[in-house]
Amino acid sequence: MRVPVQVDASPAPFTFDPATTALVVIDMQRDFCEPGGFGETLGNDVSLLRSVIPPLQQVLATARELGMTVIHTREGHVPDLSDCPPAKLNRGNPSLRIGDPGPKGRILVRGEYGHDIVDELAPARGELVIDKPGKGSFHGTTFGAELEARNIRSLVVTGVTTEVCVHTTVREANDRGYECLVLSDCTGSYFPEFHRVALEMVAAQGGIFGWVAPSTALFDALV
Ligand code: C5J
Repeated sequence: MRVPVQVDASPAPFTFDPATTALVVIDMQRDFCEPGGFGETLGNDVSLLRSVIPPLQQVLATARELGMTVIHTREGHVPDLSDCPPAKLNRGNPSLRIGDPGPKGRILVRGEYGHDIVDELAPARGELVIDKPGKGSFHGTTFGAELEARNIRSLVVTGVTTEVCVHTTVREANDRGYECLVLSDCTGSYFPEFHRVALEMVAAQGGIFGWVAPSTALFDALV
């Protein structure tokens, strides 16, 4: 592997040093990816997110082999919901609201089975897990401080959903000066059209929010 690594990406090659790059795995939780969780209460077909898991498993394995920083995030709230603004709690007409008991525990509440990461992508010992109350990874968390403490400059961003928590995190990171590569097949949405357009939005206008590439381009760059 030659450093810096150069990935064939859109709109231009993405160059990074694994020593100063974090793999960020956003919200690959049962609450979003499996039946009986938050995603399903909102009327979504959660099976649409399953295709993200196999390529993301490969990317995780590669990042671990390279000794890269790996950070997982989980969206959710403390049990008394004091960190859940009424605007989020009361919005829409879900079949179950945040905090209600569901088949996988209380919906989107920390410590519940449904809130945790799917077995296939379980964090390894020593990997950071950031619990966040919002869609972005910086708001109300230590994510920014953890990146700074590790001298991270670039992020390889994966997870769900592309147009919500992935996009919000990439926008927040871009404003803070991080260079973000979004892996197209390692992100997913309940709305395939939103996924496609969200990725286009990242790379448009010369990469206004960052870069986009499939995981195969990352693997090709690492040989
Ligand atoms: C959503 C997320 N979609 N993790 N959360 O509400 O994208």
